[in-house]
Amino acid sequence: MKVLVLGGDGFCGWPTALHLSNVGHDVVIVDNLSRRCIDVELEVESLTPIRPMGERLSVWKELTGKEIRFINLDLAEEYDRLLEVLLDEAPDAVVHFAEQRAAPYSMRSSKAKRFTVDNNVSGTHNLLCAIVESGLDIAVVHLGTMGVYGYGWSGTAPIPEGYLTVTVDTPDGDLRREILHPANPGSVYHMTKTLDQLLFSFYAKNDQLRITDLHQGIVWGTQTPETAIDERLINRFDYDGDYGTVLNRFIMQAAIGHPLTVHGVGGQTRAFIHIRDTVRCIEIALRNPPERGDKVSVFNQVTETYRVSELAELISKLTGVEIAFLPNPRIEAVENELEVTRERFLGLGLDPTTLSEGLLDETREIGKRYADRADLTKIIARSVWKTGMETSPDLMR
Ligand code: NAD
Ligand code: USQ
Repeated sequence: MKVLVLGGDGFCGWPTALHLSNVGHDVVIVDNLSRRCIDVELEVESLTPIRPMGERLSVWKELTGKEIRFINLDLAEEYDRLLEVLLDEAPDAVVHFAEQRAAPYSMRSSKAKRFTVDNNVSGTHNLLCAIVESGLDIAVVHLGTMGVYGYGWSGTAPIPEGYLTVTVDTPDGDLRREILHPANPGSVYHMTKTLDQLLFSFYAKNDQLRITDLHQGIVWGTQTPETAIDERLINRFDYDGDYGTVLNRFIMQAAIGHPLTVHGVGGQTRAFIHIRDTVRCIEIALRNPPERGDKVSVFNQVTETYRVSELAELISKLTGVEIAFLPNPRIEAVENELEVTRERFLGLGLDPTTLSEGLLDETREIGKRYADRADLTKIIARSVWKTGMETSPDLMR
């Protein structure tokens, strides 16, 4: 297949582009490098020394003989160029990772809230609109989030894959309807993903676009077999208070001897997936698109659920690093249950990678190797959900 990977310079997009190229697809990366600009704005860098796109791609070609092309394009701002790219390349599918993905960044200021909405919603809408205008039959695989459902909205009832069957009480009797699971976002970022869902639903209905929406949990780990071939292909590793996600942050903190930064009592239960499984799931989704006229195909892209305190205890026990219970900068439930249905990927052959000491060690080794690149003043999360909320001082200098 010819596949455009939108957002192919990012944490999930780069290893996916390499994996798809490795298994024989013709891959073109589209990215405006805005994530690298946000690093400059936040005055922090990936813990791992990621290389410029040109170098990444020439190393990949040198080592494997496979070519990946790169187009620098802003999905949200350059509609006409996007349409041209679709017409010139005529891809079989696009994988859409190209959004501002950090919940804390999306809450840090009015400017960041507005950027997140404009970037994510316009980017997704431009893509759908351009596919319709191109007249081409291009399948879309989008990275959504478990956060569209909220966490534990239905208590211990498992969260279904996208749709819920409800009974509507009408004067003529009960009506059974399948509806999108109610949206219950917890940040401006997560809200943009719920808006994406409506855009997908409309374009699938009106224009018979073939769309798959993958509600992914928190991705952890950093390397995949392809990014590990050579240090110049290394994937990014975010550890800072805005972009670092909880499990990778804890592993990195343990590697440098920093107390584990649990928000509140750590009662939040979340869904997780290793980056190796992310790239496998995308490939499975590309091979199993919906038919024209089908509703949006939704998968829950998660392999396990853990409570934050449980992860902190596990890592503390393995490494001897202490746990710090900090004021929570977010507005979220103090604790929640989370049961997630994840049958679709399992049914299509995903053999899930589960959290193990070996994998934790592999990621901890990355943390140790690049420990001198860590800026200790960037670890504490300081983007608050409402002005005036308390945050912790730095725990290490
Ligand atoms: P990332 O920020 O590392 O990568 C996103 C990439 O998209 C960046 O390279 C960025 O430059 C690019 N981009 C953003 N806006 C763009 C635009 N307007 N035009 C062109 N390129 C643009 O994020 P990630 O962690 O790789 O996440 C990728 C996707 O997966 C996101 O949509 C995110 O919501 C979703 N997701 C991520 C996680 C996770 O834990 N990282 C979990 C669930 C879902
Ligand atoms: N948390 C801590 N300590 C930390 C960091 C986080 O206790 O040092 C807590 C947070 O308060 C939250 C939970 O851990 O309760 C998860 O936070 P996170 O930053 O790991 O994940 P989140 O903000 O939900 O976002 C990440 C990705 C996002 C993706 C989402 C999937 O950045 O792109 O959509 O995971 S999900 O969480 O399943 O919705």
